[in-house]
Amino acid sequence: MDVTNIRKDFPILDRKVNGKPLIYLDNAATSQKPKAVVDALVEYYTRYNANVHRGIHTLSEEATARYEEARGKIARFIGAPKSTVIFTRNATEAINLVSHSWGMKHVAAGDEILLTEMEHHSNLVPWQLLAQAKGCSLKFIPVTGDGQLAIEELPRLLEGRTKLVALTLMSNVLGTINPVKQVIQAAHAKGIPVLIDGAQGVPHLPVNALEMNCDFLAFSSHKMLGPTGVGVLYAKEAILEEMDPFLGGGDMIRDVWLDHSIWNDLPWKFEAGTPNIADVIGLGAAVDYLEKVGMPDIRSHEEALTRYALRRLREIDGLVLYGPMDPVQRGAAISFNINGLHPHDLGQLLNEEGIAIRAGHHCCKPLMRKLGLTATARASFYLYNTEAEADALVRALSKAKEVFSVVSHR
Ligand code: 7TS
Repeated sequence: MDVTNIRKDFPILDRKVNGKPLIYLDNAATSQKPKAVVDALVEYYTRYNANVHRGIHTLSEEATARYEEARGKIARFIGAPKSTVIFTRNATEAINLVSHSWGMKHVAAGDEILLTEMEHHSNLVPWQLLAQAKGCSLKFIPVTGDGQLAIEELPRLLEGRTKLVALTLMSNVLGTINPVKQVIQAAHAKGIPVLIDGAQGVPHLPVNALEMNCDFLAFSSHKMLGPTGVGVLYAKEAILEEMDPFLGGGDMIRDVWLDHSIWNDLPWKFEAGTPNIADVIGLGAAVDYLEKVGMPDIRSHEEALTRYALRRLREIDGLVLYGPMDPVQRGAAISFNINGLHPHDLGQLLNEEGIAIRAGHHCCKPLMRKLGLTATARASFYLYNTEAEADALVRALSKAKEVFSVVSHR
């Protein structure tokens, strides 16, 4: 993988922040976009902007063809049939679609939904809403001290009235890659469907939904080089067929009377109203880009970079790392704290050096409580990041430590 050339495709990486070259290490929040994605958006708005699925004029036909072509690209990217790829606003909406359309139909009072303690709020709060509406309860696979799932608890947790298992493929805080295939096999042995939150996994790992055999898979365009405003829900066709629509309106119907309607075919049954045409086409361009570089190569690059960054970060006295220490078991989102320093202060000092990281609870408040923390600093890497940038991070952290020890001694 030629990172020097890859970097040339991302115009934003040329900019300076506070007079220093930008070092963007906030990829778990959102990734940067290659020129090809921006060009796809400009081309849509300047060449063939029109609504889809309705006009008979040339522009509308072109827009429809490109929108549906993008669906095909995304379906191929995750190894799924085209009819099972539904566009939403983001991963959050994709999970809410399932908790609403599937959950309201299949979950009853006294049933249980099995989650994990490391879920992002997006894969927790929708289930809390379902629990309130239906009187079901939530249970959780615990997280161990080294940031892994306590998988030995799974057989016990799958007992009882478990109706669904929902878990993240990769933790946005700990970086942990969860053994989802093992979870899916164990759940399926009991006839329980599994939802995978792929918001962090799909951008960084080769993922094949059919091979993984998950029942639902949710992810977001903006974390995988695509535009904001688009999410994807994949689900098995038979499950989607018997689910009711999430939102009602144009495009999701085949026929409408005053008192009832007949739903459209898949996947349009779940896409009410004018979709986010430009950004879906942009996501198609992002997937082209990821495939051109190659997901296995992206994973190898990030694994090597994680190994290097973890080793360098460990050299800093007083720096505490969270999550698995073996890069094979984790992705490139690295959470840490420096004893005596607030992560927000760290984030600000790093920003002065042109380095963008995130500090906070990362929308995982229950996990923070479990770890006995209120916040962490998090550096998250992607295909365009380099060992030199990890070195710059380590230098800036050492400098931040000095600045603060000077301040605290005054
Ligand atoms: N699931 C996981 C595991 C995530 O990391 C995120 C976003 C989401 C779901 C929600 O994605 P959205 O596109 O619907 O918002 N995670 C982060 C983060 O770690 N920092 O900012 C957003």
